[in-house]
Amino acid sequence: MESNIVNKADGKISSPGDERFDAVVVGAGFSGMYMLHKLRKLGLSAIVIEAGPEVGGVWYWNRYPGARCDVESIQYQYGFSEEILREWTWSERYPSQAEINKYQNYVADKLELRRDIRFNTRVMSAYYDEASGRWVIQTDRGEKISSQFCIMATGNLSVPRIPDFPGLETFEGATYHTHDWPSSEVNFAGKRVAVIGTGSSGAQVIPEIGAQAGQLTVFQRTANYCVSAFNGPLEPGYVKEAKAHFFEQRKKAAYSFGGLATPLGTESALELTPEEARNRLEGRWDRGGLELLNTFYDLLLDRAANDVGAEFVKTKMREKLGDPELADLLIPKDYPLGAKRPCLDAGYLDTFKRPNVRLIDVNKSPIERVVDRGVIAGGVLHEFDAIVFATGFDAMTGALSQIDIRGRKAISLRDEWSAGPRTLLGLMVAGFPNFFNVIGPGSPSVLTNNLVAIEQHVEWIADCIGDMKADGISLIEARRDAQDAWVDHVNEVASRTLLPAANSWYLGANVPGKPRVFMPYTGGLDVYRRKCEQVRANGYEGFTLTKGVVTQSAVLAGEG
Ligand code: NA7
Repeated sequence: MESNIVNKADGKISSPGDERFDAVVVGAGFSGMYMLHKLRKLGLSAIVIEAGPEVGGVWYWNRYPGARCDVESIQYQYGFSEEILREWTWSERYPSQAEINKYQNYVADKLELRRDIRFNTRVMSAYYDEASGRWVIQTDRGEKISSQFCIMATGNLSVPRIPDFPGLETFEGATYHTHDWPSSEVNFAGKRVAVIGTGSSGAQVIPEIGAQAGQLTVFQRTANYCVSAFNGPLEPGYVKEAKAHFFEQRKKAAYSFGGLATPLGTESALELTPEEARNRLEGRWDRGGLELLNTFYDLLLDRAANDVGAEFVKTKMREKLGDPELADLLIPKDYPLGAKRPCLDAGYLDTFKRPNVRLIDVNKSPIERVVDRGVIAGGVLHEFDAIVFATGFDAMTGALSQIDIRGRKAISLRDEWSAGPRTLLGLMVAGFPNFFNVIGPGSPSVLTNNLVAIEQHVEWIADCIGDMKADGISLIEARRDAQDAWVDHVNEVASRTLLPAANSWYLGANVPGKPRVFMPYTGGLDVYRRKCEQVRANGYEGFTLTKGVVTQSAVLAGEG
């Protein structure tokens, strides 16, 4: 929907907002919830606009059977409140979607967030009005809200993608996307079910459906590295210890490469004997989880070092699968370990040993079209009662590109980012004053424990707004030269890693026509955090600050 207010090229808005706030936050997931809390602490009037009916963001929508976080619950929680830490106790090592969403609801109750969240409301446009120096935000309910700050907390994995298979609309059975799962139970008993996609969501939903369906057919485009999970209930003694040491561990995580308390290894895979390297990997494997990727500091820097880790995981997968034909299909062949996010194997590989489950490699048998009774792949009709799309997201930029966002001179963010996202520190975009983005492209975001990255961003934004208030500054804006330098740096650092070597959603490769740019910052959360601290300490170096009441003529005259 296009907005009915006009942001003209002279930057004047034809119809100012009906309601006024200091800040509008878009999205009530982990980012938006904490942002609201921090804005209130600053004494600002703030409102959160949320499309869903409840808090949670991705953890509200991603409620398919088996949905679970691949970061340990002890680390995947807020770290800003002793009270919340004390009162909440996780039940499993890796938290399920249901438990995470319960936690989010508990936090929303505790901090009384809901009274400032407008649910079931979607932001359609956000226009910057140069005359007033304010944003005008319009929703699908016809609200027009004026605010000094506009903060996007819209998440990186919030716009699900269903590939454009010809004939999809003719399918007579049920269709589901893992990200948009019905809240009532879906019964697959006795049904013929297709799952398309074998990323993290596919790897979690496949065991659940395989155990229930009459027949499950999995369509795989890229095989996934699978590492051990060792999920299980948390012992009370362990929880007590973890809580007692939480803040010291969190500090380590905050200044670590990936936002995790276990640091990145300091050894090169290539300096060790094969036996030593294997022992190190075995140690991490036995603990379970994605920290296996942290075994050697050069695992994502050097292909030969990566091969050591990749061969280790492949051997583990081969042993588990037994059957060489299955192993040939399910073991990745052509991309480095970690260049796509590996899945934690909790019954995924074993599912393919079930007699009611079969695997189709779409590289050999491409999906040609969907018909009323099923899917035609490699010239063969496969009949289904239901198709589950575990086909991922228009990641990182999808949510922002759905909103008509216009900055100075009515420039559209979609146009600014047509060749890939451009930001200063992932936090702001030149030409879009007082417009912040939480854990978006250009920041470490999805390459880290997101909760730690979210807290770092929310706290930086809150500190920035607090500093502005204290110094009588009304506008902050990224300088274009500083933004260009940051984008060059992000690209340069990414090119020194193996991360761009796979067709991943980090690169936009899963969306036909999307520019191929490695979107997250690969330099590490520790380096990035220090850079953000330094920028603040140096009076927001790289940003332009404008003092006093903003008027169009003052801005155009470069005052401030
Ligand atoms: P992902 O990781 O993007 O996985 C999507 C899967 O769907 C992946 O296997 C894709 O293959 C597959 N896919 C996408 N389009 C097609 C088509 N057209 N045909 C066949 N297969 C297709 O999304 P998830 O929801 O699993 O996980 C997202 C993140 O959530 C994950 O990284 C964790 O951080 C948590 P491809 O690999 O593109 O060849």
